[in-house]
Amino acid sequence: MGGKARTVFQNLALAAFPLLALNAAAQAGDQAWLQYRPSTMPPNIPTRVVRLGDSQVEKSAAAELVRGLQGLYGKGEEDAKADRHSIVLGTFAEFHKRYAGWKAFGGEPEMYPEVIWEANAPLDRRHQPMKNNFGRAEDAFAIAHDTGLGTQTIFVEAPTDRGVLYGTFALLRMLASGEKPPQKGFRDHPALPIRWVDDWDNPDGSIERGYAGRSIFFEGGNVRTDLAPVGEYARLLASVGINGCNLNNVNAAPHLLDSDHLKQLARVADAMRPWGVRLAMSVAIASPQTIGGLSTFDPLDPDVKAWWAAKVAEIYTLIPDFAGFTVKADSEGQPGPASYGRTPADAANLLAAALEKHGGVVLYRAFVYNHHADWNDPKADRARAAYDIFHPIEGAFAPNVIVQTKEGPIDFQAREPASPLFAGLQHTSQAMEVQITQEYTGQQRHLVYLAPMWKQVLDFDMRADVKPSPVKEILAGRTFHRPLGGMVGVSGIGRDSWLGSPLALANLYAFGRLAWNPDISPEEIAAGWVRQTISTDPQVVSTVVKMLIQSWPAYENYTGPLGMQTLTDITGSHYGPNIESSENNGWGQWHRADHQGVGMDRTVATGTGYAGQYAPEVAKMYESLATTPDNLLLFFHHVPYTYKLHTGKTVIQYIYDSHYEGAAQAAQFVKDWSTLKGRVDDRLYADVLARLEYQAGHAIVWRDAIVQYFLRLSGIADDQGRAGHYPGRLEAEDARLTGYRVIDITPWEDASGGKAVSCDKEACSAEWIYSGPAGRFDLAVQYFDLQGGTAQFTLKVNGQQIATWFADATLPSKRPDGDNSTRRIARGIELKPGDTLRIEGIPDNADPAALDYIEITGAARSPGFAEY
Ligand code: GCV
Repeated sequence: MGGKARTVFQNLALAAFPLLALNAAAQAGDQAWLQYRPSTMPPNIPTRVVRLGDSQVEKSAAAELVRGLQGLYGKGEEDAKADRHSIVLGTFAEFHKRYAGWKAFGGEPEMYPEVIWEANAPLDRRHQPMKNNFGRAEDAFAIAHDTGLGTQTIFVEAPTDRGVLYGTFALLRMLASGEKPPQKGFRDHPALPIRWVDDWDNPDGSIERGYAGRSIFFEGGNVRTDLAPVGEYARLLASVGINGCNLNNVNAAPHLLDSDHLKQLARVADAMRPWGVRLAMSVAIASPQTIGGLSTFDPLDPDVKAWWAAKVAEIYTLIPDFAGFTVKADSEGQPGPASYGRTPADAANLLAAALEKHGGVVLYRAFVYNHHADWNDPKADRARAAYDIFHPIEGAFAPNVIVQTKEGPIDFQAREPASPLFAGLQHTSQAMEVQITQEYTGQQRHLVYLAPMWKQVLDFDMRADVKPSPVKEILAGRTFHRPLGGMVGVSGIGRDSWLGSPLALANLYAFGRLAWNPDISPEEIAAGWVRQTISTDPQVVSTVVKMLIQSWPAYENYTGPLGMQTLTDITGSHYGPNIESSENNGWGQWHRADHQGVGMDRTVATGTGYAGQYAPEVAKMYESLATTPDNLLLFFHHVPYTYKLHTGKTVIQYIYDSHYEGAAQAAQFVKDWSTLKGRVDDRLYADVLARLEYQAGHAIVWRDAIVQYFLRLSGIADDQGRAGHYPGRLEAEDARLTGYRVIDITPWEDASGGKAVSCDKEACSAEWIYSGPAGRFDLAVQYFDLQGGTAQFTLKVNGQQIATWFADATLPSKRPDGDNSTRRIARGIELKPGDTLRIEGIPDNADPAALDYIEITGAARSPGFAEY
């Protein structure tokens, strides 16, 4: 806070800011959805818990159930002796042992076809778990009301203790959502065997693309002493069925493989094991050379093979249930097999061979591309890379290799088509990688519920072999009969209330639920999350679900519609608007906007040929302008701004309209949330409100940047007359300035009119004379909240202080631009013609109290302001 005393806001209507982490207490699952708030007990719910087994996982299940029952209904206890009127948890084998003549589901024969349960058969004829222990059957469960023991006895039964845990959480989920478990019982199993989170944590405690503080795993080069949050994280993961956690950055620090660090990692595995979450780690393929002292890391070299075999054996002595490795190679500067002319399959199989006998798997990332592509080459296309590299070696991967492919062909943009590789690997198990951490989708400062985006890709029919083949079926191994497969979510969990923002946690929850069952609708997932996390009050549920569901379309609208991708700062923060940063460089996130038109031609006929990587029916759809959906038009085609969409609207008008619509949607979120005052926890209310107000302001920054950029580039006016016209806006560069000097903002579109003012004196001011009509108005102050200092701003009308605040938010970028352009609104201010409006700025260290404009909204939307 720059050591300054804080001045109390004089205008209480000003939004509370910055975005504070509310939870000073120890980090726990209760701060997410495992809250078990007091609730009315449905009839016939027993509160005694009987645990039939003694494994750590079953102990966790029983303890969680007791905790849940106590929280929900004020009573719950473990009672080993009880039978009737209790909830009995156990594996099939344990049920058999305890109850003579016991039959799973009361002997009901019907089973899921994929799940080979022979629970009612003699023990020696029962299904043996897969060697790698990743399977759907292993994680299945059933919840039965046992009539033999009395109607108030509930059995949670499963082939393994992990299944018991998942069944327990499913039961609790129902109870905490205010639902009664169906009297006839129910059973469930995961669709996808691999349900992992990837944490991109670095040994120094930082997190790549993390927006929630520092690592829960590491600090100062080592695993942290306090691993309590790791246990709580595993609890959260288990509650939605996640069974693996890859704890370190895929840009892997090789020294994590040294003996000392492996011992430390064993502590992390110990912390997660009680929750059935297996530890995995990212490894650098060059490790045999960088830390092993070998002269090579050639995957076909016998010494390299021996090195990995020994290293893996060492890992398994410390972590017997180690899940496996994740590999990023030949990508963004990471070394890989290409250095030796070897393929990804050579590298993956090298590790797979070492892991196989221990039951481990390799998740080899298909995110392999050249980030020095030639922008001047119309055929160059980063989107092609994964398919071009992996499809030709299809079938060459060992059975315990899973190729991990990002959902789209570029990199977690606001919208992308499903990666064509999903249909391009028919003999290899596949996992889809998605981002829970909102790198390109607002970095948790913007509300963006990602389940609808993921669901759309999961449901997308790849039409492989001219047959129905939705991505979710491919991942489940059903389409191509693969034993493994799944979903991996890049999590970004940190020490700041898990994901920093309370509503962002819906994404972690939704990821787990979709990985378990990709058929659940995003709405249903959202509703369950709200009921468990915020309230079961129907008004709260419907309001928050509506906001969540509208949030991705809103974000897409004001950042990158029509498949242009997120038009953000590609070479830097990946946060605020910076349209040209994607162009003219080797990173390949191009949209090729020029004076005439916009979009990447990825057709086979005239473009990069990317569309041809899809199966014929899909390729045909994307090849043609007529059949490409509007929301991906500019991903596949370069068209003039005057090109008409299927709706009849021109591309340029859609760009204008969608940005205004998106910003209006973001403003509506504030209003929607405001209706919940008094219906949700007060602190949560204030925290979320501040975040949504910030988002609404930043959506305007996005809107104006993109709209004014395309207005200038295309020279085509907005038929609604909004683009480039900002009545009520008083530019700082037009004010009477004392101390402030006018600066150019880079990129120009990030400031209104491309200019702002910056203070390099002790204090500066900007003054305008108001000449609009008299009345009450909202005054929005648009300023730049830079890192490296805490500038102070004061708003005065006729010398009277209206508000004063510190620019102390943590936003990217050290110079004034769209990353840190921030809006603060003073509401209901009385103005009359001739009033003096004044902003005083006091810089602090590297923050020069830069100012873009003030905007007067309300009745004064007509022009007529006198400016100095
Ligand atoms: C871990 C994007 C991100 C990088 C990330 C990379 C990847 O490029 O910006 O931070 O690196 O994807 O997925 O490997």
